[in-house]
Amino acid sequence: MSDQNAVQEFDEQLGTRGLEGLWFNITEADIVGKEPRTTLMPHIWKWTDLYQSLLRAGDIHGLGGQAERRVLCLVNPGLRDLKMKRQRGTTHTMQMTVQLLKPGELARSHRHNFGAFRFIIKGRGAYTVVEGEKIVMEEGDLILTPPMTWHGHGNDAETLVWIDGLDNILLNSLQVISWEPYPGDFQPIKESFKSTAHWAGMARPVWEKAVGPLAYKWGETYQTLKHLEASDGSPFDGVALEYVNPVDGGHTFPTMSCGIQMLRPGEATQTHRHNSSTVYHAFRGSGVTVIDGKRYEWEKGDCFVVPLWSWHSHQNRSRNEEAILFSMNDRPMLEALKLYREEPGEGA
Ligand code: 1HN
Repeated sequence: MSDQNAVQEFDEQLGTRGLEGLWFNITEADIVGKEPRTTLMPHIWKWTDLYQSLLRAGDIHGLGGQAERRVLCLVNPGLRDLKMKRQRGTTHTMQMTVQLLKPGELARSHRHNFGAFRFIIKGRGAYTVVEGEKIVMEEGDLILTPPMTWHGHGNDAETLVWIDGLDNILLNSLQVISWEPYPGDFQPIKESFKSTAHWAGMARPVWEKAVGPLAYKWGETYQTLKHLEASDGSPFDGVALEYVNPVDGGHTFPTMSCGIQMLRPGEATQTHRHNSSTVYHAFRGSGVTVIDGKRYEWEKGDCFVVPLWSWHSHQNRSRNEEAILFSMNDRPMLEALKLYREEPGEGA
């Protein structure tokens, strides 16, 4: 028997014993390298495609018992070929989706151990019910559904479109994900429900263990951005804010964070990279984000993903109008594990 055959026979035997050899150079064996490796790809989803597809879904798919939600998942092209739908996230940890709710519709209640948020991008007058509290949804608002809180959505006004963000892809890969329907379809709104203002803002009642919803109203967010307009801002992100969780002063969620940033007219940021990934939504204005040397031009409504460890910088293309990007990232998860890393680019 030649050596080659002996090696092959040995490998097969190891396989039957649930073993595999590691006597090669481990980098050649495609296990590790000096730099982080990712299968994620940069990608942009254009608003016209998103909106047209959502309207079509609205024509074709009703709610009322037929569908849990009318949601389109933004699937990263680098994850598209994964076998299970629950792995095909926008990144390997997070899912961004767009959701449409028509007047008169109810999206039934459920709860899960993954965290979720809604960022309202079009329309007004719908509401979400979290733990019996009715939270009004208006453009630019960010509403958090903390893990294990019951939530359903209702609409008695205009067709509404919002963005959902979830850390379900991470919880799935940790194999701890759980989900359950509300017994009885739609959780009733409490008779004593509090005004949306109760759940917004930093000053909180000391006698409440606040694990209900959290709402960040657009008016306040925008006012803070404008207040900081003349400041230096971040060299990499312009006037960038994180939505701080007022309950503990920490990140928006333990695993993921939401941000809003203003690129002032003509502003161009410096290049950097980090091992967290970010999914953006262009809320106002237009610009270009350069990711690993390739230009991604965005306009209002577009969504795009910057994969971990890719060099990136942003630019507002307008000389007179501000551009505003909403985003989600998985930096809190990496920080919690003491794995977060970032590097400035050349010249930064
Ligand atoms: C979900 O529960 C909602 O509650 C939206 O509106 C999007 C995407 C994946 C898994 C669960 C919602 C979701 C989701």
